[in-house]
Amino acid sequence: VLLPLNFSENVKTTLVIGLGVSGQAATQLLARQGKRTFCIDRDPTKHSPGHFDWDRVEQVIVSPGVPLTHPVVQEADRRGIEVIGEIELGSRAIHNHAIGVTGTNGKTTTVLLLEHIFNQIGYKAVAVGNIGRSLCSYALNPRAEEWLIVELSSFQLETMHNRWLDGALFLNLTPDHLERYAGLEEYGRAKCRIEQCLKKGAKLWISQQVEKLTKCWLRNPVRFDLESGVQNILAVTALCRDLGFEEAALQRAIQTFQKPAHRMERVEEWHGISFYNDSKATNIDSVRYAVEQFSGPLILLAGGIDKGASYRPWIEQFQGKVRMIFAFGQAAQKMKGELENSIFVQCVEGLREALCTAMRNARQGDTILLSPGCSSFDQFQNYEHRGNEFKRMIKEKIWIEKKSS
Ligand code: UMA
Repeated sequence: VLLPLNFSENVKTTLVIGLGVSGQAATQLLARQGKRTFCIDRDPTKHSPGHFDWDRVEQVIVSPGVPLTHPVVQEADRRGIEVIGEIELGSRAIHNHAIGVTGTNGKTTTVLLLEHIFNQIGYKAVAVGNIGRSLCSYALNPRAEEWLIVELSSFQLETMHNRWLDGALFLNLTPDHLERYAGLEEYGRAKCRIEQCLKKGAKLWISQQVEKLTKCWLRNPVRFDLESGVQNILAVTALCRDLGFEEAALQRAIQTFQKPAHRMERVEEWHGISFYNDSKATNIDSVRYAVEQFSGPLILLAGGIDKGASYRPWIEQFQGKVRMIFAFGQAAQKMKGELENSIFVQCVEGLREALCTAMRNARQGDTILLSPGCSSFDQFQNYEHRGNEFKRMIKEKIWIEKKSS
């Protein structure tokens, strides 16, 4: 059959903004669905060649790292064109059971713990979302019997509407991403959108801390920490009990869970000095949590890309524990400016210099802790890269010291 000459010109286009992990997966899924896409990226090597015609745009898929103030998103809004995120797109293409997990800290560990429990108990489960495996890439080859445990960032929740979650956890809420949000309220409200993504009758489990801060923004949440204990275990236990998991099997599964790397990971001990990698700590409150786990004395290595919140809460939280801070990367000067009246802070170029200076200053009984409190993208690909480099540098430094002694 011969198609009319102008056929292809009438084909609608989906704009994909940001061609990273999410954008690439979204583009693949759209191609599978027979859709034509045009990719917009500030990196010219990822941007599609040529131009697009607004009159043919039927939908915009925005990557989580792209703020909704992006001019293309604003123009789409003005024209009444639907703007959704990669998770929303993926969720419309699958029929799996799914559990959503959000919060400022502890999301990844909780998602992995849930994945482990489900698999141990006999359900098949897969961790997806902000954890690194995009939902659209899963949606290319879904298996109906698998439960999805979906880590959801506030960025992803901003563009989600579909009611597809069979349950959700909202662990905690402390200042983060203030480079994107006007304040804690705007950030918190983005996270609260998780409630609108629940299927009818499904529950949102929240902590007391979240309850206090989000009272009028949530409709019908349920508290998970009515007893005391470790927060993510309480959250996961409440959800699993509600799903009808047998208590003994649940407790057995929790006990066999292995904590993932880069979270309070013990790396080495050398001449009475301990080294810990907590590269996953990318905001100020996760550093507080890390410091709380030690009785001191600590030498803290912190820095990277500043995310807008003040470091001043550390002054009280670090008292009597943190002897000195070696601050690196873009955030170093701000950290020093805010803390130096109370804590010794020295700015250094990068992580290597921070480690070397810390080792020169360390005494027996000290712990050298990398808990950066910032994003890693100024000097590393991501937090895993930063943590792996840190571990490699420690081994290398100790090897050199051993050789020369
Ligand atoms: N880009 C633009 N304009 C912008 C911003 C970005 O063109 O204004 C382009 C970049 O040039 C790049 C692409 O967009 O080509 C990157 O897109 P992205 O920043 O949305 O990142 P992805 O690679 O798609 O990864 C995203 C999440 N990243 C962010 O939310 C920043 C990943 O979470 C997630 O694993 C992945 O989708 C799969 O779901 C990372 C993260 O840092 C781990 N998340 C934040 C956090 O945990 O604190 C929210």
